[in-house]
Amino acid sequence: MRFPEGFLWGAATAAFQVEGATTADGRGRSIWDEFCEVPGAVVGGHTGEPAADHYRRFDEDVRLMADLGLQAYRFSVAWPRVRPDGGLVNKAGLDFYDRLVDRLLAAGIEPWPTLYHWDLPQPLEERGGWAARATPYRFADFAASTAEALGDRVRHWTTLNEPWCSAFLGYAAGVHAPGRRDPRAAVAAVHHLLLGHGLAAEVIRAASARAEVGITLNLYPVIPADPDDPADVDAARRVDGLQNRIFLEPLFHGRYPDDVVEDLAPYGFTAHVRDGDLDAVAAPLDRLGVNYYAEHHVSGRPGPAVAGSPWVGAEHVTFPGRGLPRTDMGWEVEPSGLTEVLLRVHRDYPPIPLYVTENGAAYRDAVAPDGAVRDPERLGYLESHLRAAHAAIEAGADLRGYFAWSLMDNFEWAEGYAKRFGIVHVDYATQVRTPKMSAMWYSQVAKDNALATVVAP
Ligand code: IFM
Repeated sequence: MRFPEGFLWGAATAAFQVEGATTADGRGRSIWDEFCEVPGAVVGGHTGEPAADHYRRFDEDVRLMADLGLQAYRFSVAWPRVRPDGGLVNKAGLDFYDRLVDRLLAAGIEPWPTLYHWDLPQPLEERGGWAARATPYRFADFAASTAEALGDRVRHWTTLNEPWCSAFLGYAAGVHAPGRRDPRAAVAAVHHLLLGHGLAAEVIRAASARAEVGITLNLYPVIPADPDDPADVDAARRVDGLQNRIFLEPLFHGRYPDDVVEDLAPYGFTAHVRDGDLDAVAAPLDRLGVNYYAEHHVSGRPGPAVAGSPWVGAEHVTFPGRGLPRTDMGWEVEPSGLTEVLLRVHRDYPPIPLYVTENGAAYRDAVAPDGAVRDPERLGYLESHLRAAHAAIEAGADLRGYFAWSLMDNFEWAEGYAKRFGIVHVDYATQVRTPKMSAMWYSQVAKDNALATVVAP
């Protein structure tokens, strides 16, 4: 099963999840440093230390990527390193990314930075966070200084990673930083994140003529549990509106979907939208990043409203599941959903190059006495999803690359270090890296640009 000529093979991480060194070289505090200190917020009371100590071990990590034959590395730039309180630039923090980019290019690996992977400087949260209209402008300042510093060598920029999580998990459900349970703030955050994307795209392009700018969304097929039950069908419409269309429609068509606007009217959604905002949001993209993990099967049959639900205005919907095998995150494994989300974008929106910017699975890995980490479940997950990605290409989607999530085990947000997504195992006590069986397999796929035969463990 061959992939198109030039298909890009990479792996991804994010700053707070791997870097550690949370006080090094003038880094400021982020909302995640703060959230980790809230009792019970993160499993095991884990924090951003030591993570995978990538800040100090990036050299070794770049060598590892080169050994695996990866062609691109998607990482994120920590805003609190570059503008610690959201204002003045901290050159020492920016220098880390300068070194990282140089090492990557020297190793023949394309840098793919993401500007916002959830680590808002805490001082900006104290001034209202993403619920405040000033934050997108501060984000554009951060984007400008980063693009000015790296734009001579970096071509592939991503503004935001999964704004759904930032807005709804962070401001409505309160299970991600900043831990707020305020649906009105969540819908304000949706618009301000999108505005921040639009403003950042503009300044990146101004800083670097060679820049190619995209955004990454976590898209889900949303399927009513019973397609003949009007309550389930309406729940699916609402969840699809909040998860997918509230981002896709303004990005591609410069407007919010009418039904979503109606559903969110009680939360003051459109009060945040000013003249010209949606033109900035809808400025043409060079590509769309799609993160895919699972599908949503939803039911709207009357049930109790869930306190701390991310589904603003649809707090009573439930997710019954379909009895499929689950990963260690409890997410059902449904590879065909990846084909479906890629084809949906292909079918419903103007033509655009697509990249799977994250896909992968957490499983409980063990280091065997011989030192090897055999992870056949993750290997199977990756293989089935690559087949699904290939099916989307065959059906016409302009899919140009795939990034495994994640390059290495890391801080899995509210789950702390308890969940392992890496294709490379990290021993957090010694910081020893061990490529898992899935990494060897993925390396071969990248080299062949085709799916290789699965070798039994
Ligand atoms: O670890 C996260 C990542 O930061 C964003 N996408 C989903 C991954 C798995 O939960």
